[in-house]
Amino acid sequence: KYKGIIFDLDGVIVDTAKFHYLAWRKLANDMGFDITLEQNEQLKGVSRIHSLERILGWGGKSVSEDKFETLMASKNEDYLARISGMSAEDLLPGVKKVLDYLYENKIPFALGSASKNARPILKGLGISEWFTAIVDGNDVHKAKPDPEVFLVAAEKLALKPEECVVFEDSVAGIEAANRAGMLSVGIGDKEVLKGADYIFADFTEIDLEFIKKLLES
Ligand code: B16
Ligand code: MG
Repeated sequence: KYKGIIFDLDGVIVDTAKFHYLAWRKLANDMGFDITLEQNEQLKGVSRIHSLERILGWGGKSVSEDKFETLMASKNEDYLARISGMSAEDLLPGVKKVLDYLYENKIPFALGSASKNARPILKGLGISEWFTAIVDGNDVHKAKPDPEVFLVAAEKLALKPEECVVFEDSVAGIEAANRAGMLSVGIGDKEVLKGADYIFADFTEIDLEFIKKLLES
């Protein structure tokens, strides 16, 4: 029986994924190369460090440790500037309805995000207090597709992994949820997220009956 839900943040609750892409793309362009939308799919759910390693690899660049740190810091500064001023209006369509339902029915839910910016983003959206637990890139050592972030979230919800459902928009995150032994629900493209147990284009496609059935089954 499923008893709790773990939400990814970027690309599931809020559309920050496009701002990550724009900020990484600017960094690449400044270094003389470009990254495609297809390559960006491989960055979703992936930690900041691993994202930069991959991007530099695609561009055939190698940099000193200091330069690597500087690049990460400036990407983050650029990203934060792009998402500043986020409010409840930036919740992705259909998400609020599901969170409201869970909260009213006292079904515990957690955040399981790779982002180190997750807490301020949730605060901006005005929904921090709704979460029973928040686990983000500051709390775990192994990045998705490692299941650590979701296993820690389950532990904080006091649930077994097999009692949890994960909503994810990234290939790495679906793999992490599957490896954690949880039910995986993909939010996004069917072709890209084919490893998920269920796939929806976005939350407007998910009706509350689907959620209720999961929690009853
Ligand atoms: P930050 P999620 C992930 O968040 C993003 O999908 C990924 O693109 C980003 O690189 C990663 O967080 C780290 O984010 O630079 O803010 O620490 O999808 O797991 O919520
Ligand atoms: Mg995501």
